Amino acid sequence: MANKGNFYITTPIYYPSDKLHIGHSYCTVATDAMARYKRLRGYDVLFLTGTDEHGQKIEDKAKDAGVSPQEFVDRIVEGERGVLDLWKLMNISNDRFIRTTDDYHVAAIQKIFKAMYDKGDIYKGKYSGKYCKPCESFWTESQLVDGKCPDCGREVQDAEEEAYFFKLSKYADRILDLLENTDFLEPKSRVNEMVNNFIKPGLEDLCVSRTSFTWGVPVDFDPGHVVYVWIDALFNYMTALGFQNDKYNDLEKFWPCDVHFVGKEIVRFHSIIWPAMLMSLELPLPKKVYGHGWLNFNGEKMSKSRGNVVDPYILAERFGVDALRFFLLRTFPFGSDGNFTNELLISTINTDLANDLGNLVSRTTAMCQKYFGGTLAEGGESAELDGELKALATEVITNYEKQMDAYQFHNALSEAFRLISRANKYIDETAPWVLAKSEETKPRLLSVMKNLCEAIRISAVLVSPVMPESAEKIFNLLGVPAEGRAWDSLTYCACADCTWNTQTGAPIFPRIDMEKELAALEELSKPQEPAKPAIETEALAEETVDFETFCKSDFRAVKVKECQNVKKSDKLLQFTLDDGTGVDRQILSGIAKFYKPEELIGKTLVAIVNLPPRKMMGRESCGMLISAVHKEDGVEKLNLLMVSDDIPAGAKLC
Ligand code: ME8
Repeated sequence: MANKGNFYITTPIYYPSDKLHIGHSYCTVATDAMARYKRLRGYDVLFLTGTDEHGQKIEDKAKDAGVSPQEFVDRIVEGERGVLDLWKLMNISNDRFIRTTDDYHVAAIQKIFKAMYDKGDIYKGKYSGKYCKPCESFWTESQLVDGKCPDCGREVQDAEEEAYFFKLSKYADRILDLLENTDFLEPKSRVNEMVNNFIKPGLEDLCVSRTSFTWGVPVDFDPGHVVYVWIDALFNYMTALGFQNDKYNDLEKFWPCDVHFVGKEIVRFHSIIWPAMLMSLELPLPKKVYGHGWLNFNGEKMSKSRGNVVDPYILAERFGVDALRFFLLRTFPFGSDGNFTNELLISTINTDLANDLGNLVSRTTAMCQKYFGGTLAEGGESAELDGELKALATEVITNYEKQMDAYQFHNALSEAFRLISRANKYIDETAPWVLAKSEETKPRLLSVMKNLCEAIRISAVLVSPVMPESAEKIFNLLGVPAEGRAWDSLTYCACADCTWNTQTGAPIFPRIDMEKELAALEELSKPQEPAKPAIETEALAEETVDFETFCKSDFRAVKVKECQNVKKSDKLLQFTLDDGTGVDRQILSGIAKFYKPEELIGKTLVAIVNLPPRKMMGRESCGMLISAVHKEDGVEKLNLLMVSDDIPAGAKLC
């Protein structure tokens, strides 16, 4: 197939602050379907996705989790059921994955920031305003809605800091022209939102550095400042091609980007701030930004903070990845919001996939088997009705292409399903079971089966960008060779020369029992009781010790003056203790696995002090510290016995 040219498409890069939910999958699935469609059409596609890993939100979350920000994001991106796992599960065919913590990106952002500074488009000033922490956005008083963040509706805080600013105001006229007089931003309704809410009230310069936290790209010429996370994030689209770095070399081939798919709440960043920065650097602008709607749940945006997230793993495991992908793109117009419900998901699968497409494939392959042993040889007898099916297929292909090129997935799929429904009706109209009764009507039966196979083949090519695995199953059942799966094969033909070798198989989309499934999903969505850890303590001693002997043990409160690791030992800590005698006591204890030396200094512990001294790693230990030991889920735990610091060193315990 002739190369149609290059096509560069991106998703937003995701914040790995929480696990992703089905709302996040929406945009990535749409981008994937578009990338697959363009590849099918013969384009050389670059599909980029990734993660946006800097900013205060991540720094705070990492702190709460007691890990470094890098460890925190690594876990969510690369860990089990993390971002990478989710895209694998959803069969996402991205060609590249960028993490904004990648070294090449960080270095490139520093150069980009410096270039805008050198140009005079970034300058130093003082910022005082309102800050929305979850959105990492600064707002002026006039931009707030009811005193709250205009993006997410949450409380904002007063904030003031020395900061760098980008001269956004300088580009206001050019941005207005771009939005109003070109097709840069779609759908058109988003243009009005941008112009009326942000540009007409006056574009103010944008605060583009922070000093209140450190988890970001450092401004290399002014330590203490980190680059505003949105500058860092937006330029991912270019650094991932090799802009200001040597890691990649695809700028010439793929920039300007053909389309950025983004959620509606981040259209402002992509259609105002992003082109303004590119104008500042005199770089070509992306050809299009498409702002899609939200997947809502009970009328509200699905989000982790609202506690209404739907787990894509559960849905994909229960219904299959293709069914889920299909549901997302078939049900909701891409530019509008959609309300996700389990009922809607199940009824879409049952109606479109099990009843219409699945049934058409099962019935057709079963009849090919029954009447022709799976081999449709040359020959046949066509009728007028076949022409009607062919005409519809031809119309559907043209409409499908138009709709896909306009990013209208739901309409494109609805075109494919017009053909599928028509083919199902064709079965009822031709009644193959009647034709099979007589040898005389066998040639007609042969043509009917060929028409059905052809209609299914064409439908499978059309749904393949959205349901790649199912399309492949269908092609295999029909014995379609590679060239029959390609876009160029989309010319309907069921003539006497055509032959088919079909097979039968298990239903591709089994019907789902709505009631049972809803009950099962309800059960799964109940908060699970966290499993209680299995605690093991040592059995009580059977042997007794007489009272007099016990009383000889001398337990004392001791204060830790110094504590350090013992060289070449990963077990021992060496304590210098005040035992109230005025002479320091040294005790070695095998607890390095459980405590860091610095956390014990100053603590009041309990030691038995009249044990004979013994040598450990060549050092003398005079006594033993008392601790409580047990196992949790098979893991050894140890807690030193600590008493109130009011208890003086040397106090006897009895
Ligand atoms: O915005 N329905 O990251 P993010 C539809 N890091 N789309 C949804 C959704 C829902 N319920 N919830 C989230 C960011 N999304 C930035 C992007 S790009 C240079 C930086 C979409 O993880 C959301 O609209 O918060 C956005 O497009 C994407 O998921 C990533 O959101």
